[in-house]
Amino acid sequence: MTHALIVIDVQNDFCPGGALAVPGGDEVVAPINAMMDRFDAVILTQDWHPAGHSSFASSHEGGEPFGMIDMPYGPQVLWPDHCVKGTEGAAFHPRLRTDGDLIIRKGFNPAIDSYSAFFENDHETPTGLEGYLRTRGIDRLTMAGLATDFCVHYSAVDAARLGFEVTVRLDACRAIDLDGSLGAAVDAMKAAGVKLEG
Ligand code: VGL
Ligand code: ZN
Repeated sequence: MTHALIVIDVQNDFCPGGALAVPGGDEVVAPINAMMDRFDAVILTQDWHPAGHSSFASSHEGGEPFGMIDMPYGPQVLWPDHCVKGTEGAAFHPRLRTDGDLIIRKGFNPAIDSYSAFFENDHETPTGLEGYLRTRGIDRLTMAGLATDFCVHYSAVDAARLGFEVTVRLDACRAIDLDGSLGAAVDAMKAAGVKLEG
């Protein structure tokens, strides 16, 4: 089996002091750096939004951060402005090893959010990651990073549905935990056949 590590969104805006700080977000850096050498391939993802992105509360009249709206593709959480492409907030955490094989960016379409590293939130527009993995013969994935209940969760469930063997290293992930979203994410990952470790 060819086994890849997928490092999800370990960016300044998701770490303490960032625009959408995940509690303890920077604590994933050391364990992720330490595990990288054990994989056949290392892929890093970056949340990468244009200014004024439709997932930002500030883009909607009366929109409140962490509120919900209905988008043509379904319900969408409204977020504080974060990971605006090219900004320091969108950069990787300064201590994260970035000497992996591929960096894949997502969320650049102004009208659709993209939690998953595989599909945008319409669940049908691909990011291209599946083709990259398959053409490299990668069939097994381990995932770690931020946030457990959003981008890690959706990436892991999509990967399992696509037929990859998926493990999430919960000890190298941290959650936002909005209205029980962490518990729901754990249940959904288990139901999809994702192995949870740590
Ligand atoms: C994420 C919310 C908005 C994540 C990205 O990386 O989990 N969460 N954008
Ligand atoms: Zn985002």
